Formats: sequence, structure tokens, C-alpha cells
Amino acid sequence: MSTAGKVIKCKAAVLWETKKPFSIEDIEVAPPKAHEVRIKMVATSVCRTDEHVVAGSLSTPLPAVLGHEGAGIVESVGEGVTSVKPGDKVIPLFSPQCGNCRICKHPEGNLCVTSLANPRGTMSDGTTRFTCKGKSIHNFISTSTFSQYTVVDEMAVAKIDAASPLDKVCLIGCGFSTGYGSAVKVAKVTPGSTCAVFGLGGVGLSVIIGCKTAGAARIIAVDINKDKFAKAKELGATECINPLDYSKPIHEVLQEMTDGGVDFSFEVIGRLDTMMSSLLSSHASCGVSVIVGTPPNSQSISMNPLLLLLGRTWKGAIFGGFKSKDSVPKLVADFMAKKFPLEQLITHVLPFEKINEAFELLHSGKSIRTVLTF
Ligand code: COD
Ligand code: ZN
Repeated sequence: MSTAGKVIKCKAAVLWETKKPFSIEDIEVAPPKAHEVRIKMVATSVCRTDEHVVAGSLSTPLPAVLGHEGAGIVESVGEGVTSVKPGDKVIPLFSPQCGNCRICKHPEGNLCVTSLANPRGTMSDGTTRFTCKGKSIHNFISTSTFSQYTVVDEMAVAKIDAASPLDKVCLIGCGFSTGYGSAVKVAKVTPGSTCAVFGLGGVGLSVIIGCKTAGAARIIAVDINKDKFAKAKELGATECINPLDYSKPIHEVLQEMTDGGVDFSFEVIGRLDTMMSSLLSSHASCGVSVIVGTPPNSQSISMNPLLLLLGRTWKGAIFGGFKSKDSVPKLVADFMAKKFPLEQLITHVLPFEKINEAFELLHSGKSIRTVLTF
């Protein structure tokens, strides 16, 4: 029996307050309104940004259904939806692409004005589609993938290859694309170049995959946890170094290793000191340094302008600089064409109900990505 046009009762992981575990609740998911899409989730992975909300270091209205790295199948669509139809495989987009704003029309920019405008935890009309125990529940950055069903705006969903494995390509919804795009799209890593990647979590490893795909000759992986080195090498790192093994600053070590500095450096940790080390490890004249990690709330760096005056470039981007609705289907196609792997980033697979276990794995540093299946 079709569920289109009806309220769906299903399970979702609700975060009622920060610093508390998720509760698996029975919720009601309202039908999609005009220009909205209701999705049956098939898989979602857990990203550190979800954890930042749980920990209270990133604020979004609560109670909420979190989760933003998922994949599913369209259950029904609201009036006027043209880009997807029931039965299509899709990935929700935490950074939507409206197609009409100044940024969407810019050839390079990717932070659509609608994503800048949506920290309020609602659909673009200002309301939510989730209810639990008679209370309205917020959504999270246009996605809310920690639910058996979710509703998203049409501009926040991309149709992908019908043959794609949703329990793998869900990573393209955030972490993989953020890292990979930082290398291939933001830095524009060139064949034969030398790269340094600071931080070897799931996003840093995805930067390494991007550097390798772009044809870098040397990829130097930097982390204070040497247990991360084996996987980094498996994915393309040519050398791995631990700052704790050296008495001098790590940027000096990198400068000596690379005749004055690397062509491309990436900070994928989210710390101000490593952002500066990463910048200094890029060549003073021709280096490009990319900030991928989010710095702690309201902290800033003071820097000597001479660091840029000699020719270096310092940049950053959200979601790997990709325009989401245009790029996600292409990234899935590239994965299907075996242009890059995703499997090695997935260390754990758990049923959705074990979401709190997935967050414990994230805290302990034992997981790269945990995929929850519905
Ligand atoms: N020096 C070297 N390595 C370090 C240091 C240090 N001082 N401190 C920590 N590390 C290493 C850790 O050992 C670890 O291996 C790695 O850095 C960090 O890995 P994870 O697993 O904590 O993190 P990731 O890869 O899942 O995510 C890292 C980000 C920095 C990308 C993430 O936290 C972030 O800021 N994301 C926001 C960026 C973004 O675009 N977000 C969009 C929506 S999510
Ligand atoms: Zn994320």
C-alpha cells in the first residue's frame, strides 16, 4: 500500500539535549510539501560534526534528528518536484544548491546562500516534518539522516546511479567529498607534485585519496598517532611522519624533506597550531595550503603577511569546494568507475539502533567511518 501523502510512523534517533546519548524513538514524518522529497534511508555514516552537536560545541536547535552523511531511496515527492521521483536512489545534501543565488551562479563558489541561512533546524519554509510524543522535532542542516524516513528540500538532494551501493556511497554525502575535493578541486593538486596531509582521520585519508588520484608523486602523511600510518600508506601516502619523533618544528622537517616546502599542504585536524604548521610547510613562493578542519569556536590566528606576500596561497572550502547537486552524482559515477575506493574508509557497520555504539567508536578513535544500516 502506498505511503505517499500519508504520515509515516517510524524509528529515529532523537537528540533531546547535548551531552546525552541518542534515544531511539517512534516518530511521525509528515508528507513532503511542495518542492520537498521524502526519503527512506538505507544507510548513514557518522561524521565528527554530528559529534560536535552532541558535545555542545556546534549549536543547532534541539530536540533534533541529526545525521548528514546518508543515502536512501525516494519514497514520495511534493508538488513541483522534477529532479527526482519515487524509487530513485539519492544522497541528501547538507550544503544545498539552489541554482539561483549569486554563489550557485559563480563558476567556483559552492556555499549556496540557502546553506548559510539554515542553522535554524527547519525546512526552507521554516517548519519541520518530524513529530515525537506530540512535540515538533528539528531537522539538522537540511538532511537529518538518523531516521528511517526524512524529508528534505529538492535543492538538498541529488539523484545517483541506480546501481550504486548505498552502504558505501553514503560517505560521498560528507566526509569523503570534503577531503577528496580539497585535493582535486580546492588545491587542484597537479601530477608529479609533493603534498603534505596533516591529520589522518576519515577526511584526511580522503585528501590522500584525492592527491593520489590527481597524480601526486609524493604524499607525506603527518599524525601524532602512528597507528594511523598503515591505512594512510594503503591509500597512497608515500611517507608518514610523527611530529612527536622530532625535536624541531614539523614544518622545518617538511621543508628539509622537500627542498624548501611542499607544493600542496592540507590541515585536516581543526587546530590553529597545525593550520600554521601546514601553511609553513608549503613552499613560500609556489605552495598552496588548504584549511579543511574547522577551528574551535571563535578562535583566530595572527600571522605575518610576508608568509603570503612571497607567493603562497592559503585557502579553504566546505564540502571540498564541490557544488553539491551537480557534483554528487558525478562522484558516485567516478566511484562506480573505480576511480577511487571508499571501502577502506569503512571500519565498522552496525544496525541503526546501535547508533550510540557508533559514537563510542568515534570517541575511542577506533573507527574511521561507521556505517549504520536501516
Ligand atoms: N598533530 C598531528 N595530528 C593530530 C594532531 C596534531 N596536533 N591532533 C590530532 N591529530 C590527528 C589525530 O590523531 C587524528 O588521526 C586526526 O588528527 C583527526 O582525525 P579525526 O578522526 O578526529 O577527524 P576526521 O578526519 O573525521 O575529521 C577531521 C575534520 C578536521 C575534517 C573535522 O573534525 C572537521 O573539522 N570537519 C568540518 C569540516 C567540514 O567541511 N565540515 C562540513 C560538514 S561535516
Ligand atoms: Zn560531516
